[in-house]
Amino acid sequence: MRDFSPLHKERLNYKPKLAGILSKGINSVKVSLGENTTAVKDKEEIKELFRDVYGQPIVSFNDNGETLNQTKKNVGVILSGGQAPGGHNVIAGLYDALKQSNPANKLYGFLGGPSGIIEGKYIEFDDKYIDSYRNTGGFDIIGSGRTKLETEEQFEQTLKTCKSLDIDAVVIIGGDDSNTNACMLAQWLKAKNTGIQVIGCPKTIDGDLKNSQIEISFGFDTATKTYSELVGNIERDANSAKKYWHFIKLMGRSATHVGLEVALQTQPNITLISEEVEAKKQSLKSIVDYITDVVVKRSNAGKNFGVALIPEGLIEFIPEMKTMISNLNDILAVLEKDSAFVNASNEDKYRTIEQKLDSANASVFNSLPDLIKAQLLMDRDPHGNVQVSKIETEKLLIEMVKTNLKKLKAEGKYNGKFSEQAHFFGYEGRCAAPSNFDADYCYSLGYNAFALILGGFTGYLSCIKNLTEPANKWMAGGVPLTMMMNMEKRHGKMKPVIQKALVELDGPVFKEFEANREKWALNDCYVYPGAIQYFGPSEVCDVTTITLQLEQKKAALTC
Ligand code: FBP
Repeated sequence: MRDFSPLHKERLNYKPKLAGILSKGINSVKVSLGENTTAVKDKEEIKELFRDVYGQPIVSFNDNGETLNQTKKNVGVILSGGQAPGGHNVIAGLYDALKQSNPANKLYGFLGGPSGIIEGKYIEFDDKYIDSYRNTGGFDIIGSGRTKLETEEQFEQTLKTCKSLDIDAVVIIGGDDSNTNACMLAQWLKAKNTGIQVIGCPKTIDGDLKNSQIEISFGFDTATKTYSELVGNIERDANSAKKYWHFIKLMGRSATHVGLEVALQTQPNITLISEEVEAKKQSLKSIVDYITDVVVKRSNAGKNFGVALIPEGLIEFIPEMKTMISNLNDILAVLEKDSAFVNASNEDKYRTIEQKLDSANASVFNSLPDLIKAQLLMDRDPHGNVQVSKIETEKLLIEMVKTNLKKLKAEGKYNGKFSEQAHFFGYEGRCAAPSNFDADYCYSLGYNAFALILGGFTGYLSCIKNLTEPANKWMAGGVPLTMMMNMEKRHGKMKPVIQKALVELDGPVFKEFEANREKWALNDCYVYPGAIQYFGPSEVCDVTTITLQLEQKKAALTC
């Protein structure tokens, strides 16, 4: 018997709110189809690669249209990629819809991510098991993994597992890379006329799986609220002790949605936005000069303390670094197959790399401290991404700011004290107990995924919209996965992938930040959001991110 905290016990009893039409029960859901769709970019290549699932129409569920056929359906579910708060509720929503439709339906959970379906490792869910995970954080209900489903052999194994369990549909809960897997699997299964459907669910704390149809990925709400609580606490500590500069790296991979949301919630002195760095072609030196300038100005005002937020993926957006990393990725794609290189010492590896890099890139690589060089050489993840969570950009910036300050001191231009603390917030937020918003949204996403299965759809992403309204006004439906795809270079080759949504510099969220950052830099405008509230008035407990509110306000004005 597991031990549960008092909050955990209370959360198990929370009844998540279902989106509009879904709240009437799975038997009341009716379906209508919109226009056919095209890929967001590289249409011809995507059409060719996904011939059987390309261009399908957008699906809406409402109370008029065609009735869903309540046929018997067994389903398998996979949690894929990094953890995000609410994953357990997606499974609970899927399970409840499936059992309401027909108690004989079965839901299987594949263990440890996509490898679970390949290796046939699974559990069958029942009421007792599901009930002990409702509204809880984490992915421990079945575990997760980052295996990339892409080879013929993996697809054959997947089909074998599905056939052995009489599975009609697979639900993949994941981010952009995992839903790319979902689309590849949907295409393969359809081309083989297996009749097995694949539905994705938009997960990631990074917030970069969003587009004209998907308003937010689940987990972003809870994770950013958790980081905001922590950053607010640090701001209060900084403002109390008045002796430290805190450099806080925030998870979020390439995009700075997490950093921007946390900045709007907590109003720190400095927030770097990777997308702006790239657009303005800011060099590493100019970024360090900007930070140094704020440190000096604050020090001149008697404030030798402050808080700076650093996006996890910053290093990949600094133009000279980006060019160097792209060159490095191509070189590593070859070298990682060379056992002499793999077994060489770090010093020998750096020498080999420097010889192989173009000369400008070699000097950028050479200018980095060994710690960062070693972190840049670490294995890419199975999808070919640099593991930015392992690159200590916050420490790199601290060292470079210190060097600047030393120089300024020697020149008599700075007379302050700089004492630093480095932090990295990422894993602290990924498994937090889902906020009411994420608990409701995730439950709806899972429930809705089963409606898509009953509708006979495949190659779709479960979609719930209108999310700044109360849940009874949320709209349910599905978006074809091919609509979000384009071609990108991974492991040195062009591959189809779901396009990541980066921060839009002309969008309302960045504009709000831009209008305030100067004021926040020099004054102490810190906001302390405190812990996530699960019980109490709806305007405190159910409200979602500032990002989504600003985006929807802008969308409403544009309409
Ligand atoms: P997903 O894209 O799979 O949702 O993962 C997001 C993330 O949390 C990133 O923010 C972070 O860079 C990465 O996972 C860390 O990966 P790992 O869990 O393998 O350390």
